[in-house]
Amino acid sequence: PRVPEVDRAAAEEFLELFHAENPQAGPPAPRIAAVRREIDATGSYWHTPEELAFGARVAWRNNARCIGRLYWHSLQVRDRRTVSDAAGVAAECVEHLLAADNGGRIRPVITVFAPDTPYRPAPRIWSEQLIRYAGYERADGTVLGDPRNRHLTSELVRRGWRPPEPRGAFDVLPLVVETAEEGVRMFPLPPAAVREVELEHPDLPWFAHLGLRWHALPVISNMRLLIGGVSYPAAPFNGWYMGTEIGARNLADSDRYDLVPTVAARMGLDTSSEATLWRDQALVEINRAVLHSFARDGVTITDHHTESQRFLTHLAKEERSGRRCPADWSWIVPPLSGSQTPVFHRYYDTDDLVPNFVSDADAVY
Ligand code: HEM
Ligand code: NRG
Repeated sequence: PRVPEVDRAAAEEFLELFHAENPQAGPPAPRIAAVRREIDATGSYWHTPEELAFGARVAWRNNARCIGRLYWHSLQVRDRRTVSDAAGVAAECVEHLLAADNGGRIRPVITVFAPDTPYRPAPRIWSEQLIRYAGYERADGTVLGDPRNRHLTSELVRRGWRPPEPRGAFDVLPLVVETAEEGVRMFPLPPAAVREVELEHPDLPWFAHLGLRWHALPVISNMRLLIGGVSYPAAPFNGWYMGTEIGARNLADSDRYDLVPTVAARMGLDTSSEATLWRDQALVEINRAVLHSFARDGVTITDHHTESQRFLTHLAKEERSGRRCPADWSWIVPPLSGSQTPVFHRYYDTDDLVPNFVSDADAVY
């Protein structure tokens, strides 16, 4: 499908914002006039490197679902807009993983690939994150690995991906890149670019024998970065994990790794009645194991109490800067001990601001 022309009002609004927050760039009028002419001629326009970096940082600042926004200004922006072939995108994603990993002292990084333009659609990364674990559906409907990725996994197997032998619960899927010229291509990630943390518990020795692990970097790769009317569908970004994402959701949800009943049984908890709160007890221990194991390996991670406090610090700073800070309560409140964190006990602005990251799956047309 043909990509539409850039929305001029969106472009102007962004350039006004850029010049207002970056006074050293001078008045906006000359730049707005130049961008108008560029859109007249080409249907789109090319952000300056400074506009791109600012736009990516503000997209993070504006994302109402993210609790980690205190450090929005420190986002490292890798400008790779001239990369649009599949192998080039895959190679730069590997470089992204290495730059972000930084020996375990994780840095927030975004890599921006070629934008959609009226004469050329952008490359697309199929995988929802650069690092995802395969989910192999068995004949009886149960899944080995991460059930969230079972459709992607079966589609990749259909397209010729060969899973490792024997198959495991934590097999890293290849990176999938689609371009108009080349179609869909798969690229295995080099193991050296995929740091993982083996999980153990600080005082339950048997926990290590469950053979659990998780990857250090959450790199969302299927959200569209919108800046000033320009759309960047391939712009993978990462910060570091909040422990509950892994311990209270990925490993615990009944439609993910579903480990709560297993851990409760190994703990010897009374599971004969919900009222013993065995689920809650087991969930806490899984989360302690995650935080303990990342810390043991020197891999950056945050707990939900610390991060909730930081988020309120961020809100106060934004307020002092005279800016709105939209937040979505249902995403900000952690999925463990919500009421023990300060973010639970208040309301938030809910306006949609741009620049932002949007998910095509969430888009309402
Ligand atoms: C969502 C934490 C950095 C953009 C989230 C969520 C958490 C989180 C806990 C909710 C995820 C969920 O419930 O599945 C953090 C922490 C960071 C960080 C601790 C550490 C620096 C970043 C960065 C960006 C970003 C660098 C972009 C540049 C987003 C977006 C979402 C999100 C767009 C919503 C994802 C969606 O709609 O599925 N973040 N984040 N975050 N974060 Fe952050
Ligand atoms: N819950 C997802 C990751 C979502 C984004 N979380 C971050 N983002 N921390 C999961 O894989 O568990 N980030 O950019 O740091």
